[in-house]
Amino acid sequence: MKTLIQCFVLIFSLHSMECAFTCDYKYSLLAKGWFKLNVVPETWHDARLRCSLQGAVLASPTSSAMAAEMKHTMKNFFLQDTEIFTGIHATFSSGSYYTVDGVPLSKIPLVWANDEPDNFGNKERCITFNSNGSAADRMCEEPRPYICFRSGKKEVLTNKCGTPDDGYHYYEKTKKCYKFHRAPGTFDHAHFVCSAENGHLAIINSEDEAEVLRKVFADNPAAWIPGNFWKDIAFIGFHDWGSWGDWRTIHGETLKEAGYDKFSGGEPNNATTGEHCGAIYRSALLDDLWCDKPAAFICEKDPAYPPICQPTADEEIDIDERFNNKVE
Ligand SMILES: *[C@@H]1O[C@H](CO)[C@@H](O)[C@H](O)[C@H]1NC(C)=O
Ligand SMILES: *[C@@H]1O[C@H](CO)[C@@H](O)[C@H](O)[C@H]1NC(C)=O
Ligand SMILES: [Ca+2]
Ligand SMILES: [Ca+2]
Ligand SMILES: [Ca+2]
Repeated sequence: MKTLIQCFVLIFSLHSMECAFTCDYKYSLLAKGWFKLNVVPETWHDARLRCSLQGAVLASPTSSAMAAEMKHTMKNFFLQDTEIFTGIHATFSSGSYYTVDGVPLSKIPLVWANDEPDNFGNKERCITFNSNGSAADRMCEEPRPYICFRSGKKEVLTNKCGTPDDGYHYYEKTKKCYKFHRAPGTFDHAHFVCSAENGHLAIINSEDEAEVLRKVFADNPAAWIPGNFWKDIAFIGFHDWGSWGDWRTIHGETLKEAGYDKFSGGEPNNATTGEHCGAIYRSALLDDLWCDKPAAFICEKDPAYPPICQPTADEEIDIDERFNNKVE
């Protein structure tokens, strides 16, 4: 079920407005889309992934409107002498630059900084952009801030889970949303993905929640999960900080404090090389698992986080229904 969340737009200028989608993104009429500056520097690959997991792309100055909005966004955050990553990259093959959504370099009106691009040391495969509007090629591995961009109208279809991502399903029993990720990842990767989706690795706080996770797991039979890995185990949000046996949720509580500490028979067993990360079997009973061995994982999301910017009453017909479903 989709609810149309309309925007409440305060037009002070082309650049300044408040709107829906999620409140951490700002709408630009000029560039016809949603912008979010990520100030914490990340590698190009992580930047691309984080934007993608939010239903956006790593922003590129593909038009004068995009370039203007990107410069404006940086200046708003006082990023004056910083180069941010764009979505323009040659990570598939050297020298073949495209945006993450396939626009070739030849169609992008870039202004290069002095002596750029130089593919220094034959190691530069990602394009940066500064608040002066100049571009340069840089190493993809060197972390930088970046902007995520979601193209489209001000009205964004979000589901009951407060996201356009239909992988999240709402469960009345816990008043939370869950997404089962079939593509396997290490514990680190799983934590990254859930966080980027504005959730967290699932934390079991009650028998009821264990029952919900059994259902979530049952909706993903092993036969439907592609790949050559163990399908009857999924990472959730607990670990021991590398000190075996002191199990804590990723939010710092002991399992008992969190409300559920039932390990499966014979677990935790610290198998072979040592197991420091948390998982569940299909039974929703707990297991300790190798952090670096890719497994499926389950994210949990509060339907009210991050907030959807609140439209005015006369602009929004379905808003009552939506807010009635929120967690107190
Ligand atoms: C931006 O332009 C100004 C003036 O031309 C220059 O002094 C400054 O170094 C430039 N900043 C960057 C990050 O290129
Ligand atoms: C867990 O396993 C690792 C690797 O075999 C071992 O070094 C460590 O001492 C074990 N810890 C405990 C508490 O059993
Ligand atoms: Ca360079
Ligand atoms: Ca929970
Ligand atoms: Ca184990």
